[in-house]
Amino acid sequence: MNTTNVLRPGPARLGLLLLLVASAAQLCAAQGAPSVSKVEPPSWWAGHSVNPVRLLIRGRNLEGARVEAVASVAGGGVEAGLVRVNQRGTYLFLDLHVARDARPGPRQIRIRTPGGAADFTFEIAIPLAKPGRFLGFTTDDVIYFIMPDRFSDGDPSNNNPAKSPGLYDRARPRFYHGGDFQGIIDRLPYLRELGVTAIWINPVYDNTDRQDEKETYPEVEGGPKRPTTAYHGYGAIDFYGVEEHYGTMAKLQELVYRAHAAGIKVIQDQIANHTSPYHPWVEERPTPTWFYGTPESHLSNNWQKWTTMDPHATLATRRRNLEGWFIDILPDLNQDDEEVRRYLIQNTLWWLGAVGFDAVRMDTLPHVPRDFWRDWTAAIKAEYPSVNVLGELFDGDPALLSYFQRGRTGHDRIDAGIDTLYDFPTHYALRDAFAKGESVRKLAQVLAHDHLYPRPEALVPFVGVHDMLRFMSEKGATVEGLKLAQTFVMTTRGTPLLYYGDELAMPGGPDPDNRRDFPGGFPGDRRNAFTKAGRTAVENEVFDHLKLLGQLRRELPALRRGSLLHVYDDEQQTAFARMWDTWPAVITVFNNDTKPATFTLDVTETGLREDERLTDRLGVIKDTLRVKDGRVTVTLPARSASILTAPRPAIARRDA
Ligand SMILES: [Ca+2]
Ligand SMILES: [Ca+2]
Ligand SMILES: [Ca+2]
Repeated sequence: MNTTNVLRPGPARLGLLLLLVASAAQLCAAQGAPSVSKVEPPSWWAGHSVNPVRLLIRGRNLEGARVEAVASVAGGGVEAGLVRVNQRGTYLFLDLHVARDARPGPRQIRIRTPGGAADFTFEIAIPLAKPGRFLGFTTDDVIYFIMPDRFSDGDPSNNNPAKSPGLYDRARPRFYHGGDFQGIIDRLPYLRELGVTAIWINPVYDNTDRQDEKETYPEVEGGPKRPTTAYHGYGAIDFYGVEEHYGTMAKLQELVYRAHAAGIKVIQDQIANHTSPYHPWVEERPTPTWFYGTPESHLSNNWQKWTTMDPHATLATRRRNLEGWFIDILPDLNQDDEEVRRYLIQNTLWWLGAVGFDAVRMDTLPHVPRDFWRDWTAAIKAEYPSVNVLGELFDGDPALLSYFQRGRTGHDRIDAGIDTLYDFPTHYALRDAFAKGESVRKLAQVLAHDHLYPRPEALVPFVGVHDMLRFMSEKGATVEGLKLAQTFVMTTRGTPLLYYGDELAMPGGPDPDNRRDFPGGFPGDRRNAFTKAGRTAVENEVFDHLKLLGQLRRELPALRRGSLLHVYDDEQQTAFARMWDTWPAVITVFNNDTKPATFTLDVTETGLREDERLTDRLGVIKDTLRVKDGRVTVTLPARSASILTAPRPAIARRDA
């Protein structure tokens, strides 16, 4: 590494010109002309909490580079600072100080080396207005998770891009199927009808442009291993690019703009742990320590997530968890390298600022050093205080999940600052209870661990995501069981997350079968399940059930914000009340048994008054129930649930 140096003022010709003298130590007489092929980030903002911004510039023959001039038609306000060039002259790190009053517009930056000069353009962008953006999601929201490639193909012209031809084949489960941003835009009314208020979409980075011959799988059981594609979005080759199969940056910005106009927030999926094995960094590292290891020599990930907090783990075991390459293939970014750390933090802030996302979903939390998460989350909050982070820690142990939540300092003295996590513990319990028919008591037992979390109410319960078989393909699963599971996630504490297709009771085995195309989203589909007429009777039953649950969440703030009290607990029956402010308690009652059940809830601690009349908003119990001696007796058919509440809010009655 070649660190520098002296900043001295240059002649002011086109705006502010600066000369920066780099170390001459590595200047080479026979050096070829420099060139610049990539500037990351391509733009930044005046008045940003990160200043200077550090540019990572890819090129050739950059040895001995100095910034000769920063020129602008719009005026100055940009000064070059630190310059470092890597040993092979292929990457240059450059600090740009952006004055608070720097006017938006392009800046022409000239780099000079002994071999010549190269220019590139850097944009001082106009910041997006903060109102209506960067909102974060809350328990008032219902999140819907979309795999863009599998949801809706709104623009067939991008299915076989010139940049990455031959990756589109709807007959192959690990190839692109054509879904895109336009398809999501087209389906916003559908999402609104379902009651969705936030969407999480898989990473939009520019992904691998070729068939992946490193990560191969059989396409039929027992068949030969075949190449795959990064249709899922988790194989970035450019963290500042947009995947061309999904659309353009402008189309992504339009998607977020239109979603916001429809009252739907957008959560960006990000990855800080690894890249595509085809990322240019793998061949040419910006720093020698850019990755943990090299393609030839690296650790293999042991998936031992718990070693993060295991006082008995060896250092070697912990390192394999943090530094090991996933499936021995995905290059593992080294967040202990200061340049990598800065790059990743700026990258997150750039996407938020350039597109106006409301929140971030972050991949693979436990495989990245926790002090990185601390710094990364702090940087997000410094610029966007309301933007929150949904972290993926794929584990059913509340002790491990809670260890990462904001407000909890671990034995490593680090608060990772992650606002909320996927509620895998309730996920596993609800699959066991409502699909496999095991005891429903498991749910209450899992929730008994909520004391471990600084904010259990911020968790994100879900029935399924793209990494496990769908509910309907679990052994023993029924539509009744699916509806029970959906009733649970829509009425327990937290912000519920729905996986596209689960509203249709879509089946699906393990990845990639759990990522089937949404019927009606693709040219030539025989039916259109985005419409009532295009759905089967069963699909409409489940869709209508979820829609009703969404309506009840909107109507009853207790379901969104209330505290939670278990009011009944038995092997196959359970009930909990949600209580908030002056609203009457809302009680969700489950009978998970295969036969009807009559049981009595004790509601004395729910605030419901004697003789209060309760109705079942799911319509399973037809009669009005009454609170008698602090108790309510319910009779539920097999595999059914009720949502009981007083007919009108108490406050409304008082006012009336
Ligand atoms: Ca398309
Ligand atoms: Ca691509
Ligand atoms: Ca890692």
